[in-house]
Amino acid sequence: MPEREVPTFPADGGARIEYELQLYYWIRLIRAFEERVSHLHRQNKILGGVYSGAGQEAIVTGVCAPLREGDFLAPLHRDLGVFLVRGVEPGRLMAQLMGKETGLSRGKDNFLHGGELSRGIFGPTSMLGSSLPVCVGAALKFKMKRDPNVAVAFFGEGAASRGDVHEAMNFAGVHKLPVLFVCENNRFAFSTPIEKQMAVEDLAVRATGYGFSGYVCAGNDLLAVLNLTQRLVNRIRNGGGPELIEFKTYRFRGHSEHDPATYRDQDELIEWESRDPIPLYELYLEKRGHDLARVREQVDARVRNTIQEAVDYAEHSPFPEPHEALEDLYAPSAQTDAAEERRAARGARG
Ligand SMILES: Cc1ncc(C[n+]2csc(CCOP(=O)(O)OP(=O)(O)O)c2C)c(N)n1
Repeated sequence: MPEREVPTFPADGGARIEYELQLYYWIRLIRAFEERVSHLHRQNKILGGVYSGAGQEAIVTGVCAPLREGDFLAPLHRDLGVFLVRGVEPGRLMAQLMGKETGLSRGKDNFLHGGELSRGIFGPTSMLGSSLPVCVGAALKFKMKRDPNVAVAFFGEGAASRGDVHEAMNFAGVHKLPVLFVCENNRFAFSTPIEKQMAVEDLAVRATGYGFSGYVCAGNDLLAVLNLTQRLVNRIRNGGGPELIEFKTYRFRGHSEHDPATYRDQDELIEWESRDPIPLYELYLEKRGHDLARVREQVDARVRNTIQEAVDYAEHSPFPEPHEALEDLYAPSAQTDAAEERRAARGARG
């Protein structure tokens, strides 16, 4: 029985206004959170590299907003916003970035490999693209168990040149799996420009070769991202099989904090900065009748407080104790639990 089509925005006036403002909060929170992380990185308080997604916030916001509990996401290094939109506590996320005991991996890793399975977020590995087959595996499980869930795999156009990405899409196409492939094409893979990465104009055309559809979308336009994602996620949930969206975008900062990105053309950067997703969405809010000055003031204060609380929480959290390095290495299994119970029972009998 196909599910009802879910509209992009709630129909009721009050609920719609709330949703529009929630989207604004997320997009602003992601930008400000990452800016604060850059500052903290310069103060040597962040563990490992920092890969800013500034300029690309509309993609993570607009892709995650229509998803539900139970959906599965595989973000990559530039997708910190996925954690915030999926409701991971900002303090725990900040603690992860600082390698603290209260972080997602309890201080065992930096942001790059942190996941949060309770929110359906699979932690990336360093090998670009290797999380796509895992994400497709999650989609296979949804299909086998008839769960009405969707798996979402994020990747850059650079990662798309890896074999894993081809294998994941091919398998998903053959088995018509409930997966949305999200390519964030920001025109550079570190210093490699798009012309040296692919011989086609649009990566989206590759979907045809896997037996599903590929779409090109303006990645800095939150409404465009949201509308297309909502439409495709509905279709995927209703058993329509995989879809691919290629979002055209640009990263405003270097590949990471240590990269001044001097290989980029300044005119190109300025052009893309003038398509900043935040003012673009503010314009929409204004056209919808929101009092932008008031909304901005309120959201500024909320974002500032959330981030300060997150930093305070993380800074006051301890680093893990050395013996904790050997904990949580394997998932607890029923077999281990049973073995432990037997050992305990033997011990009790003497
Ligand atoms: C298989 C592999 N090759 C190279 C790297 C080094 N590396 C890390 S991020 C990156 C750029 C990736 O570009 P893209 O996939 O387009 O994502 P973006 O960084 O632009 O968001 C590279 C080359 C890696 N981690 N894994």
